[in-house]
Amino acid sequence: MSESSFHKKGQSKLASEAARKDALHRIRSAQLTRRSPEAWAAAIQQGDRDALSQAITLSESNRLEDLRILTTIFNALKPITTKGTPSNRIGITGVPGVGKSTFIEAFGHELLDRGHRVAVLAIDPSSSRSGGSLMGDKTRMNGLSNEALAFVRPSPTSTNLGGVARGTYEAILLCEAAGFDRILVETVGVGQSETAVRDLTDAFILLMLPGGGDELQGIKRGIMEMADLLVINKDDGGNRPLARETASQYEQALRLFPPTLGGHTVQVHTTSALEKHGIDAVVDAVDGMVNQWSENGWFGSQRQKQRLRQLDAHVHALARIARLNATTSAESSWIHLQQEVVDDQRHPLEAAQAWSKLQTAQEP
Ligand SMILES: Nc1nc2c(ncn2[C@@H]2O[C@H](COP(=O)(O)OP(=O)(O)OP(=O)(O)O)[C@@H](O)[C@H]2O)c(=O)[nH]1
Ligand SMILES: [Mg+2]
Repeated sequence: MSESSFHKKGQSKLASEAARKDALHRIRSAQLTRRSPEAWAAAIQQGDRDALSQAITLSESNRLEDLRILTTIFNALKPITTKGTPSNRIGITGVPGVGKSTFIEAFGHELLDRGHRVAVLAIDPSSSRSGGSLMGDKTRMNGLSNEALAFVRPSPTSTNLGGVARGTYEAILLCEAAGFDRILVETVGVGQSETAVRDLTDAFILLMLPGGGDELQGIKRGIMEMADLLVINKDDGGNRPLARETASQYEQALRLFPPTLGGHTVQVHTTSALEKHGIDAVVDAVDGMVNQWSENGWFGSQRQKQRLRQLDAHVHALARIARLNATTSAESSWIHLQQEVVDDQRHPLEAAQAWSKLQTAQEP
């Protein structure tokens, strides 16, 4: 990378961070002067996209006060959302360039054609490094973002912890409250982000390229084991025979996998996201799995487990935020504790206990 392009990318990242802070500032002042959390919640439920976007921005904030406002909004939303139609949350992963965004564009349109309302949350650590996440994904989902019954939201990856935006779970709930009943979450399948997205979604789709073993595609066996459905994308042009061959190889490989927790068979499909074929069969397959899970109880029990994991994740995230907001003396205690752990002077558990004791002592 040339020095000037490196500089430019760094600048655009700074600019997007500044824009995010600016948005948060505007949201806060709007909240103070205009909207009560109840009015905010009502606006979300009436389909006000600005209200929805602003609430999602709150969920990504590192300020405890913002998160408190968000909780009040959730409480105001609750009575209506519990009556709402059940949603499906669908995670889509795969190596960079496999066609996730193009697939979501086609898949999302198919869902719209079937009468659904579609929200897309794109978590994209690879593009974020180049600062191009917003542009790249917006362009490839142009059609969807212009649809009245769709909502596309790329995540501000600069706030990501471990590649996944904190607040994505809340973003899903907010989209559902706004009446979106199909939530698609895009994540790059190369790091730990797909595990986190697996924990946020009901069904998890792994996109693969025709040809090449999974080692070649950089897909770890663990990620394949998490998938509810495999899709060999780019089944078009000269690639078609190879796509079919790859699909049957994966079908064979899957026979050696342990049975799924949901009791379903992991199907292998081939699609061309570009030419939009095979997409309807994937929608049918997801619907079929969801029906099966609703009947056998897995749908509800998986969501229960996910809520518990969110509790855990939030405990960690809030502890992290507390450190970010720590006073100078707390900050130096934290650095001191870290040093003791590094030097093996203190057990990590003991250090964590000492830290949480310090925090409790500081609470008003
Ligand atoms: N031939 C063919 N090309 C495709 C297909 N789907 C996507 N592409 C192309 O593959 C390239 C990457 O597509 P994206 O949809 O951006 O892939 P992605 O997985 O979202 O990529 P990242 O967000 O960077 O991880 C683009 O040039 C697409 O036009 C397909 O079904 N067939
Ligand atoms: Mg993409």
